[in-house]
Amino acid sequence: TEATAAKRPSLDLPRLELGRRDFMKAGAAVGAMSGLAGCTSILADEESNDSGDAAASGEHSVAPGEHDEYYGFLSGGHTGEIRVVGLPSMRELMRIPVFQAESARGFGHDAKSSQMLEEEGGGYTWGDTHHPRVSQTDNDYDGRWLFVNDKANGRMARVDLEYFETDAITNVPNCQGVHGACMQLPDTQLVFGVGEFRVPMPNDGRDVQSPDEYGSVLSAINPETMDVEWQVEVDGNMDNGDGGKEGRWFFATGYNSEEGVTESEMARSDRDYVKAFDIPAIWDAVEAGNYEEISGVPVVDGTMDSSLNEGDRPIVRYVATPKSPHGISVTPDGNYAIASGKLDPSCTVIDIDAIAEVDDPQESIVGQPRIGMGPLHTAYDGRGHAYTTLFIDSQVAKWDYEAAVEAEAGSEEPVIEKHDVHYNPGHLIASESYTASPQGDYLVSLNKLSKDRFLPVGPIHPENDQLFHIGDDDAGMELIKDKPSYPEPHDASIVHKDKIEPAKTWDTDDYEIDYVAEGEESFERVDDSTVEIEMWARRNEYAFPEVTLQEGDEVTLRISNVETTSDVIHSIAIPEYDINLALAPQDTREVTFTADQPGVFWAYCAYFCSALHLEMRSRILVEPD
Ligand code: CUK
Ligand code: CUA
Repeated sequence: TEATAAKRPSLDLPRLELGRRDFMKAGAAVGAMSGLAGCTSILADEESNDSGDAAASGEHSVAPGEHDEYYGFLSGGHTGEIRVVGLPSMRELMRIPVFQAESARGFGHDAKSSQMLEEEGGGYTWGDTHHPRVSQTDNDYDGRWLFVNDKANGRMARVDLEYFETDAITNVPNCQGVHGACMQLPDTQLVFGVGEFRVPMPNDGRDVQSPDEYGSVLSAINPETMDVEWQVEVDGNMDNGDGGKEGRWFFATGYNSEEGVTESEMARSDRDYVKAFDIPAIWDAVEAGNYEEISGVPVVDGTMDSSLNEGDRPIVRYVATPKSPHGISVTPDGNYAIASGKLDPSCTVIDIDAIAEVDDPQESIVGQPRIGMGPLHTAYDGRGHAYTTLFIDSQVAKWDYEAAVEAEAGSEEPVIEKHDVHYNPGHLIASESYTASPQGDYLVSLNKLSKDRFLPVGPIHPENDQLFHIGDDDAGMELIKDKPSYPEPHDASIVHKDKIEPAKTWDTDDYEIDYVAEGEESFERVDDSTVEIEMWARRNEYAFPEVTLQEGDEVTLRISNVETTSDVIHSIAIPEYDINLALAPQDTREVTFTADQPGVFWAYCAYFCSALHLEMRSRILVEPD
């Protein structure tokens, strides 16, 4: 436990002083434009078949050559990737492979990324990304990292937002499926992976026929090292999660408190729980040695009957809600955690400060408005409004969460407006909704079905991500844009462009292997069957126009792109050996392969880089044994 104690971040718990956001930030500025929006939307209506919004309204469009105001980071679901779009244009800017090999980025082809996928990542060929969350400092985006879960194989990945590239994958033990992903705030002290499917721990063949012995864990991951610091076992399944703004509490929804193994068993009880994890109390338990080490990780018992949940500082408080709450998100002011009912038409508003004070966790529930059918996820505009997707009603509901605290449970009065979406939304996200000061101007509803909104493309349809302007409370929610989406984004984070600082070229100090400058190229036969090649690429040649190998040679190739000009990208594709290394300016990549196929293979550059791109090649001669 000494090691863990040393790693524990210092944490004092300041009372949050989060004032109401500055209205000038979005409200007033956008309000000034709303007259114009009103006119254009009337004109647009006559042309379009949609539901009376600013579909063609000029001020939310981004002209050719102009930049967007926001980055949107969307998960790619079972493509295993992250997509980057610009808002409000909704133009797709980049894809970031995370849990899958991808040849345009050379991901899974060079030594570092293939090791990450095959070793640290466990060797799976795909993943299921749901919840991309960008790191924060002082409850605001710091643009350093993006973390995303793998629901399929129980992993967490980190994307470096300087290079827009996945730089770490952790295969989380003792769980199948990391679903919710988010962090301890205000400063990203920990990243949390919310375990979903219940399995034996460790899942090594024991207890196969004893579902009572299966467990589900919350995993706390160190954002720097990506090591799992500890896990907490709980009763029932977990689902989504979010962190309080001041660092003490972490919340996870869950279903299957029945601990059943079939759908009917899981839906028997009419209530489930939001679990509130007391993070400092869990660290205390770990440091006191109150855990069982399973698969090399300290696992703390946070089940209801655990002795750690007795006394006046339980490590996990179980707040009962109507059955199967799904999304949970903390309000920007840090006052409430709001869980969406899914199978119940209500949202449950939990007073975060009250959790530490009440004897019965139920007393921390301070509001339970009726929002509509199938509430799944809730986002915020920073003006006291919550926006909740209604899966069954196929709507987004805008409501006032303080009014919900005032109102009787079950009241619909806090609901201000409902807007149809096309069709059936899962998540939604507002600009900077996960921070203490959302921008309050845009909202994207991630709709699972597009039905008749686009040209048909066969029996599998695209999904439909719909952009709304929400900056003018008098005008209400305005639908601006439909964007077809390749299956299937679950969640997103929207970050102002000023908070991300992408690199223009690689800084060679940031790369772990040595750069090969012009004049430093070398071909070395280390022994009978081992060859090391160091070479460079530039317009329109490689350091070696030809390379002669012997059949059976084990070849390590390191190659640098010596260009210093932004956006001059090369690659080296080696047919027959299944290799394609992408090389941004000043980047260096390495690959090892066995030259087991004799013949002539033209290595070539796959990125169109100049008029002589087709001539950029090297002849690989593999002489037969
Ligand atoms: S989610 Cu992962 S099942 Cu509502 Cu965040 Cu889509
Ligand atoms: Cu270098 Cu094409």
